[in-house]
Amino acid sequence: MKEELIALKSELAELLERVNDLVELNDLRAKFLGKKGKLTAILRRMGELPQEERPFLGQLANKIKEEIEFAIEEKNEKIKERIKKDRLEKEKIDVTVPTKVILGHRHPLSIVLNDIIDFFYGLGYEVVEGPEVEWDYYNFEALNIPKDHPARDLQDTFYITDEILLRTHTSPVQIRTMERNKPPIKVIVPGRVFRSDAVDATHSPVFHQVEGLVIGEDITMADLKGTLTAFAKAIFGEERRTRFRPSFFPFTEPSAEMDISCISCNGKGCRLCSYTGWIEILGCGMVHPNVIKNGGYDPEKFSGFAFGMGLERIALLKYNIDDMRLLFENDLRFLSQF
Ligand code: 2NM
Repeated sequence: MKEELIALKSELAELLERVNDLVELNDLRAKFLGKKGKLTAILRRMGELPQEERPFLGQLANKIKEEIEFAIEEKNEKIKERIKKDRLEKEKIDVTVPTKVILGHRHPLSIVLNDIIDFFYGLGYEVVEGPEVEWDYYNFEALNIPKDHPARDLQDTFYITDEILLRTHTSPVQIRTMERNKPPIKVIVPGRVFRSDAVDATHSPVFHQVEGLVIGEDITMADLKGTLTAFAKAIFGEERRTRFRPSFFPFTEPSAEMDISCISCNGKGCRLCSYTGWIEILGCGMVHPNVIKNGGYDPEKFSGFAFGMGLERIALLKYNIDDMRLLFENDLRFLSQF
């Protein structure tokens, strides 16, 4: 029996040499260690041995069993290691292989917005944003827009409830900024706004505004004019001339609109400028004392200016595009020109 046990070991060693995968190895394990395996068969015959030989052979059998288990386990690890290596080899990807890269590029609205933000960053403004769904209070009330003002007309505003609406301008963010900060304030507020308009070449129910607000001590109309004149030249070219015309907004007093000399005819008069030589680009004014008060400041101590423009309008003018819808259709034949 001793010889049989030792022979079992060398038999296994020989068979293990030829095993190539885990299925074969499992078969081999069963053949040696299983219930109907060779080792079990030998052990069953222990009872036939004389009493005095049993302890020695028992010990030997256990040792052989452990050695067989160890050899099989070792082979098991080896096979798994090889399978893993094969797989890594097979799934290798060469990330340096050259390929055709299609680069994206910016939307004209993003290009213009970045240009605008760059200009105001240069003057130390911060960019702030706020919610598109607003309280009636921030969108109208706090901005000195009374209940009977035409801008509140149901035709213009998307109301969600009596008190909640889609903001019609980004000005509510300026009020929120005033509430949360102390002067001096210099912010630029880009964002999506909503008005119940039919779609045509110059209107869309969803468009973008960029508004600005400056509040401090001794801020005057001269600051407004200097800032916005420099802005217009930075965006539309140093050669542009500018002018301010009196206007009206409930949230500013006095209020004005700024024109630039026509980019198409340089002021001589053409279809683009309706033969006036001028093109309107933004609205502006000195912040109304009521609005300063609603923002939480004393209008006797602080003053400020504000302005607002339609981003689409600026982009159409800057790139000489004649229909706003082109900005929203995402036709690559159009977009790839920028
Ligand atoms: C415009 C024109 C003039 C404006 C006013 C304010 C605020 F919140 F400070 F009162 N923000 N933006 C403003 C002023 C906007 O857009 C045509």
